[in-house]
Amino acid sequence: MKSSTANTLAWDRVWLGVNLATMTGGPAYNDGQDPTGSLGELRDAALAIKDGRIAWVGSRQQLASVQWSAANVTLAEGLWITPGLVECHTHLVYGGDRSNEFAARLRGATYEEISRAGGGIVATMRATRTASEDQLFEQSLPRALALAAEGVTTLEIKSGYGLDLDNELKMLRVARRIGEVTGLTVIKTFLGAHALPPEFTGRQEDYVRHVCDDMLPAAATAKLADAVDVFCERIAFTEEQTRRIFERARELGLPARLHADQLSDGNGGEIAADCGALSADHLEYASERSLQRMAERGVVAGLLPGAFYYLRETRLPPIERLRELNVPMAVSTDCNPGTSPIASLLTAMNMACVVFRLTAAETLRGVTVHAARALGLAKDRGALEVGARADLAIWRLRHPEQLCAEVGVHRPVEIVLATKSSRT
Ligand code: DI6
Ligand code: FE
Repeated sequence: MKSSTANTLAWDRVWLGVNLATMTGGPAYNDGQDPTGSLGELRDAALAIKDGRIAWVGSRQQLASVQWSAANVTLAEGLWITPGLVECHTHLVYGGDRSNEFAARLRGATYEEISRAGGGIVATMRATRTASEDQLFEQSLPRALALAAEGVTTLEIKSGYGLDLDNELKMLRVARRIGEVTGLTVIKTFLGAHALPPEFTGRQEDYVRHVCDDMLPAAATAKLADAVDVFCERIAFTEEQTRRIFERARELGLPARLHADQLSDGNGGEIAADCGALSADHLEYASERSLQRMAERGVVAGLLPGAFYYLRETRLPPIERLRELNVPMAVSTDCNPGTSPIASLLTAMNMACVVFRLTAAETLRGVTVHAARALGLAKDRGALEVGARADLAIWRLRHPEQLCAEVGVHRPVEIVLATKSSRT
């Protein structure tokens, strides 16, 4: 440590000799030619943080010409720092479980058949409504903690199992509380238009009106929604209804994101683009026109290999076209009780590679810089750069691609949250 002078940079903490996956620079998307370079790797580097922000990033050699001091210095040779992982699509607040449906699907029932028979989302709605707010919190927290233990520092959580005003707000308050208790940044997405609640059977238009006129404004007024999502699908809500809900969201100043083209081509990518949505997620059945419109408008493609896997889907999302069109691809668990009961982003990353054939670099960018963009947060997270939030995951690895290649092996040796630091 150099002596303290007026020109000395005073940091809270610095890591020396560490390897960084900065996720900055390099070819952004189709990086098959150089699957390692696009992580923005910096070896034998240094990274400093101050007041919850990254204050300095560079090679150790460059640091030699800097006057600095730090309250805490870590010699970190052989360790890797990645941005704290960003999980951009979950439904992890819910009551009960649907293992019975898992069993029914193993016997041959389809997701749509189960939904139409009153199972699926509506089954979880019942369990979620029945749970008190405390019970819902206690049931949901372990899933958030499981993600956090893997290095997730920013987490999106959707409502959508309350399907009435009180219970949707209850879910969003639980999501907020999860953020408060864990120190994770929790982005709360209102998904009132997830399924039609039974009390509105035969009155879908009335429910959409209720969503637009009552639920959405209430969530916005209570500051319980950071964004609005819709399940646009033949078993859920139509294109026209989706557009109406997004128009209301726009009036309330809330960004849109969409469950698009998961089970059929519902023009989802195009709707997302027209409505200026941050992301369109799933996309297995997206049309060429949808992909082109997403590319034009910079909509992130949210890839959810867990749902593909559990549903034994056979139609892959159009990964090669997304690459060609330079559409940024995010990767997420879709953690939910039905189609993707997976509270492990590292597992979803492996699936993105094995099942969707993403490269490890694409996948790692998909859970950092592109996932941050899918949440509208690219400005200050998802990459290791000066000014970004000091949300970091520190790993003992030969190379970060191991995080995609090896399942069940890796946990961060330390997770740094801008708000607090915890050694694991
Ligand atoms: N698509 C999904 O994969 C989940 N929601 C959605 O709109 C499924 C949610 C569930 O089955 O509980
Ligand atoms: Fe989902």
